[in-house]
Amino acid sequence: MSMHRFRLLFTASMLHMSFVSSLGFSEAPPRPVVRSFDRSLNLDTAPTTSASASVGDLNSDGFLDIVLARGRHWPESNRVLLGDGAGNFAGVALGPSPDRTYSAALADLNGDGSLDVVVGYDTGRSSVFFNDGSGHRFVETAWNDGVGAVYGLAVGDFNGDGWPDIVTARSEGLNAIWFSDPIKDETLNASP
Ligand SMILES: [Ca+2]
Ligand SMILES: [Ca+2]
Ligand SMILES: [Ca+2]
Repeated sequence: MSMHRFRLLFTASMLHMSFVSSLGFSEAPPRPVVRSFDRSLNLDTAPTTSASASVGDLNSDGFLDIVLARGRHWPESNRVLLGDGAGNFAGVALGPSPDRTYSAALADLNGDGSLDVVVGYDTGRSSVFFNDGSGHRFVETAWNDGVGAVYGLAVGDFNGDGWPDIVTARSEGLNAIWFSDPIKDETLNASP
């Protein structure tokens, strides 16, 4: 091949790559449109009245953990399942007593680097469980006005102050954003 023809081919190839790149295409094989989800791993030994599942790394060991919100209209203990990355989970109760939980989300609400758990109840004020980083020891505080049932919730910083806020989807109560503020009872921030 002559040097002139080589330069032409090289230039054409570079133009093709540049054109494909400019269109946002990649040379990688196409990903499948659908996949199946028929295999399963049971997390319980008996059915429970559960309402939602949330996923995150609560103890910062690099393995995903699960929070199962349970109860709905009847008191039941929420469960934290700490995973070992091999399909095994160690379960601990979230909170000191059963409650009527409908919804839950995981987010770092106090900026200490550990995911906390916010839950929404069927009745009464709901709770935030601040995680000490272990994934199984929490400090509980109440949030919202206790009106209606918090059937759904999500976390995001809606006023841009750097502190995550909570948005609710409620029944028999107005949907609302609940903004993060310093807590009035500073004894809860005392070192253990
Ligand atoms: Ca973990
Ligand atoms: Ca935290
Ligand atoms: Ca905020």
